[in-house]
Amino acid sequence: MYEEMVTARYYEERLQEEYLEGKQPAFDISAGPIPGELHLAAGHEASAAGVCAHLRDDDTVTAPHRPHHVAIAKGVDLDRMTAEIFGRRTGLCKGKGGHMHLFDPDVNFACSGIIAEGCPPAVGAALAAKKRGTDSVAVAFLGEGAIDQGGFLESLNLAAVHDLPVVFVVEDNDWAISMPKGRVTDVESGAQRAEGFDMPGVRVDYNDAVAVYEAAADAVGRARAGNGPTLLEVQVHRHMGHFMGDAEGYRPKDEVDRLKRLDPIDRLADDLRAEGVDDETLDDLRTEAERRVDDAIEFAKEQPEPDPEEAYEDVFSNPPASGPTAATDGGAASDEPTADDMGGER
Ligand SMILES: Cc1ncc(C[n+]2csc(CCOP(=O)(O)OP(=O)(O)O)c2C)c(N)n1
Ligand SMILES: [Mg+2]
Repeated sequence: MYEEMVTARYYEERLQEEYLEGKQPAFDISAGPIPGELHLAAGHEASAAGVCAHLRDDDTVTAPHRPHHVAIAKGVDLDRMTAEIFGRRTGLCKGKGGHMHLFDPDVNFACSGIIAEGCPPAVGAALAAKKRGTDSVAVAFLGEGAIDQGGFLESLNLAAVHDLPVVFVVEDNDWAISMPKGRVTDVESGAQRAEGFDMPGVRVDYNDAVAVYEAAADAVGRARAGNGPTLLEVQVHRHMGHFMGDAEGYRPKDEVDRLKRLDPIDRLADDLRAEGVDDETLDDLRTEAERRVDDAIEFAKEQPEPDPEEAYEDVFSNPPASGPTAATDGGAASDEPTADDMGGER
């Protein structure tokens, strides 16, 4: 868990440097080696490491727009993930997804920039596991800003009524962009949402990786044993702005300094030292993590960009043909809407 957490932290420090290249002074969001938005998760690492420590490759994880720490903890290939973030052809989605739309079928990981979007697919994966008779589980990570979304609430209901092996993990950093939690919801903790669906709801306070690990052992174990879903809320801290370039005029100036004193990585290092792990071992883990990250960034920067002609490839699983009954890629006649039916829009 410590290794994953320091990997995620250093990974984002390096991304931050690369991201700013060429964007200043006017903050041109399309310039530089990483075009588009970038949401960093420094301060969130304990939640992903503590939960994913219980998962296997055949378990499914979905994450929201702030996904790197979750992807790393789930074991997503670091080289191909980085190439994706840099928009390169050898990236996980051939450079078309970017940092918010990473998809790795090898370890069943996906994320999306649409808030609460990961909940229904996680429920679907859990339903598939149940129907196939496997003991795979699914975990949907989301922010506390998503706990009033229909997609989340409907997913809780479906998971509960079908007793599905799914765990919902709410990362509560108290902010949804510039909106503090207390102004948009009346519940103290997102875990209280579980009561309305008759499933266990648990909150882990203190941004503590070991506490998350223990709570997740129960939740994942319950799902794997066929005993249904759990809603887990984890307190995390957002050390950064909502996205890179956020001036953060809305948050108290001293908040980040206060939160950094509660850093989950420092806390876990202290726990490990208390268990007898020496500083040299921790330093070695950190050095190895930094080497992996530096290699992945080096790899990504050397990769080719996609050709513009590839823009429409892999967009539809069954690309619209020229007539209503024309043969498609699959060779079968199709009644699917064509480009003409859709007003020529693709
Ligand atoms: C359905 C939907 N509505 C609005 C947005 C715009 N949006 C992007 S991030 C965000 C706030 C997310 O806050 P939270 O879920 O707490 O996650 P955090 O950024 O704090 O990790 C919003 C409203 C969106 N992406 N999708
Ligand atoms: Mg939030």
